[in-house]
Amino acid sequence: MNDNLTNGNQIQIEDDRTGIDVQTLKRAFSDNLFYALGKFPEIATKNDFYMALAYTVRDRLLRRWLNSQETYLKQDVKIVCYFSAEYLIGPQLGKNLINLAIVEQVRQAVEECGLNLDDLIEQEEEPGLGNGGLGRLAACYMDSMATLNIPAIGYGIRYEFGIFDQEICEGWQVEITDKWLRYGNPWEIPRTEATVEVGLGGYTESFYDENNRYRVRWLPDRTVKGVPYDTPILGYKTNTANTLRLWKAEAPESFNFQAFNVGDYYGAVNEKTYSENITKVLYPNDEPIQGKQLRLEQQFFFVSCSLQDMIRLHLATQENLDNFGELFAAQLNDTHPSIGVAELMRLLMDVHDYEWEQAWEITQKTFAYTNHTLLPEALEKWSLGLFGSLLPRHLEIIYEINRRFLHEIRTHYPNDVSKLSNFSLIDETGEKYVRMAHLACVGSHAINGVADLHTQLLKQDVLRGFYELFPEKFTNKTNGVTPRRWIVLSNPELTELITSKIGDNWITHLEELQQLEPFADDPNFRNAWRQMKQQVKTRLARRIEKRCGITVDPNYSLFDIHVKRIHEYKRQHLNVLHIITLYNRIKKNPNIDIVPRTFIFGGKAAPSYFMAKLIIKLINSVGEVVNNDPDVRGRLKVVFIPDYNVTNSQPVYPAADLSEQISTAGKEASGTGNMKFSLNGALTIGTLDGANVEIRQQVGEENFFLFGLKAEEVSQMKSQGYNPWEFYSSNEALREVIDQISSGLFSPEESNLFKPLVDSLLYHDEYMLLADYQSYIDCQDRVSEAFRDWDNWTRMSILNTARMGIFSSDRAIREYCQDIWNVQAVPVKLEDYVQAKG
Ligand code: KOT
Repeated sequence: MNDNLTNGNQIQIEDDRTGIDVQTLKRAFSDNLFYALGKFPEIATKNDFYMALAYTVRDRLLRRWLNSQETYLKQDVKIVCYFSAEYLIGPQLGKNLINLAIVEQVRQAVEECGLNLDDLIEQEEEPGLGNGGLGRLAACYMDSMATLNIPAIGYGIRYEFGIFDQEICEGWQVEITDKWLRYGNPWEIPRTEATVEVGLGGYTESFYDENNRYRVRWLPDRTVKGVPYDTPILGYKTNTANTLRLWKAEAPESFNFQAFNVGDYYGAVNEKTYSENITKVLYPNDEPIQGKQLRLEQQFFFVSCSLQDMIRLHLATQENLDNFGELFAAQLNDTHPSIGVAELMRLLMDVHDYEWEQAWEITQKTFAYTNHTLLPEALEKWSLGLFGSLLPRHLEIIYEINRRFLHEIRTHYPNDVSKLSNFSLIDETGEKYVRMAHLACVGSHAINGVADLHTQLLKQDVLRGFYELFPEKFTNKTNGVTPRRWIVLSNPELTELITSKIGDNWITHLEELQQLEPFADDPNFRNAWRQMKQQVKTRLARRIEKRCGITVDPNYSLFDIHVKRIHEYKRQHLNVLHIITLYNRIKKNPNIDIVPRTFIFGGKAAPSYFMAKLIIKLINSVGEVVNNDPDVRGRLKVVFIPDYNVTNSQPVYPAADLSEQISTAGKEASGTGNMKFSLNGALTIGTLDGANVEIRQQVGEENFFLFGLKAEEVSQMKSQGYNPWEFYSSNEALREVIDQISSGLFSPEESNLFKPLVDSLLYHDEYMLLADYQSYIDCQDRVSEAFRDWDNWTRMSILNTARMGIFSSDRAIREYCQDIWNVQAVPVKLEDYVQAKG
């Protein structure tokens, strides 16, 4: 070892290489360009520069990362293991610069090299390892745990292809494969030494061990290797850097020899491809995928890898697994990882010799379950045939869990046999299925919903029986978002304005935004606020011009924004009905005094979701007509921003005047986009759904535009036999709009194009658009009137930001720590030196 790097038997790991002054940063940047990328500046591409900068930043967080892991290992601390099939962590460079507090030095360093920091930040391709809200929530929670010094590991899947890239061709969504790894990923480090093996298929056999105990073993017919790839998740201005550990499936080396020996080269390669398929691609659905074997393989694969990893970590310092549940809190992000309940039981009993009772106690103590949906079709279930052939041992364990559980049910409800089939982990009403939510409920010590209303509806409806049986397990944990990404990084203008008045402590104590309230009445501050909004709207307008070729007016036009996955329950098409209504008003009276609006949409549709794709086409078709009609005179503009993802969303939230949160009441579990908008000073037009209810409570009724049926009114109207046709026939404006869509006004080349959409509204209208139409239009009219009074609008905007503090993911994580995980913060000391090995 180089003497300069040693100090006695200790290695100095931070030296002048990782200093954060401009000169050292510059030197490190050019060193990385040369030594890591093999380029001179003269021939380097923008991506080379981005990579060199990313390595430079990574070098500066490695010491914190290693120190954090070392601290956890040495101190027997309780660690949160977040189990999620999805993570949408977004681009890492900008976030890490902020968290390391080195933005300005780095900006200067790259500028002195003739480069622009924002350009390099934009170069990063984000890991799109999730579909939407659920995956993004996992990322916000990882950020908050690191910031709050909570020891945590995020376990998940390293999909080779994440969520597809979306292009819009002639108004239609086209899906393009997401090759996010194509230019390399500077943030991850493979840890091949921690590789584990996972079995699949095969059969089980029972035997008596040397102590004459009855035992079962699983003889899988194939195995797959799980290789962990680690990404550091650094907290904001703290030394804690937690790990996001994502598993990649690889074929075991041993397996193809046999096939080789018999000359079956293609068979061997095939089998290799088959194993590696497991982590090949993210399922692009925002709702569950029923019956796809590969999906179940993905779930089991990452959960088994993760539990084995936790057991290995545990046994590195503990004699046995007795206190596993005292040192790990495993949170199930919906039911996707809920097979973990059976897998931990198997590992404890079949591999580590525990008896059922103790294994069960450990398992229940370890797991907690978060539910993220009320849509009945979204409850995961697996057919027994598929389940049993892939996981025969787990099916046996689930049967035994069920047998014991139903025994309890019988004691609890002695005279009610219907309870047995209602509670059973096996759905036997038709084809037989394993009900994953039931498995998650019995195997966990805590169950939570993600907003007040959602938790209430879970208790009353979806998980009613479980609530009656174990009320003490249920809690609400309203979602939150991280202010570091969703304000500091996305909205530097707002960050500066807030900080100029109340200092910067709000970045980690978001409730301090309250201190802005008095400024809502200060004309100078209101002016500054309005100017700031104008500035960020102009920023978005430029992007829209560049990306979509549509000119929009950031100065006088109300930016009315609707971005999220495209789904009928989220009702992007209700928004379209409003646009057409305004268009008709203009056509009837071209000189009408109307508040100019820019309608901005963004979001992906699941590739197989026909109606969602038709909604995208409808938005673009209406845009074609409205944007190009001379009568409109630019007063209405419709824009669809393609490829909505974390990167593209960042400039969107800050620029909104109005946030559309218009799902049918009782359908959206929480929403988190609603929080990002309001935090950035947008007013919300929304139903009493998900977290909208709590947002309205916080910001005040007078600063929120409410419309629509309430959840109970929705179910009431449904049970009384809802007839959308009545609304259609009795409302002239609505009828006109619907008839225009039917008649092909927006699809002259194919007049029947939108027939499926119109028919679904007229004859079924599952999501009650027609019932809510008039209330929505009236509310939008109130929005327009309010926008005419800029001064008061600005006041409301300031109050929205000032009162949104509780929607920080820091608050949510504190609640999880206290009420579910029983985990404490563990500060990490920055050690200059670590013990040398050997
Ligand atoms: C997907 C499949 C099965 C079960 C649930 C989902 C799911 C739910 N995916 N995303 N969600 C969203 O999760 C967010 C975070 O809690 C919520 O804010 C949002 O309302 C859910 O739709």
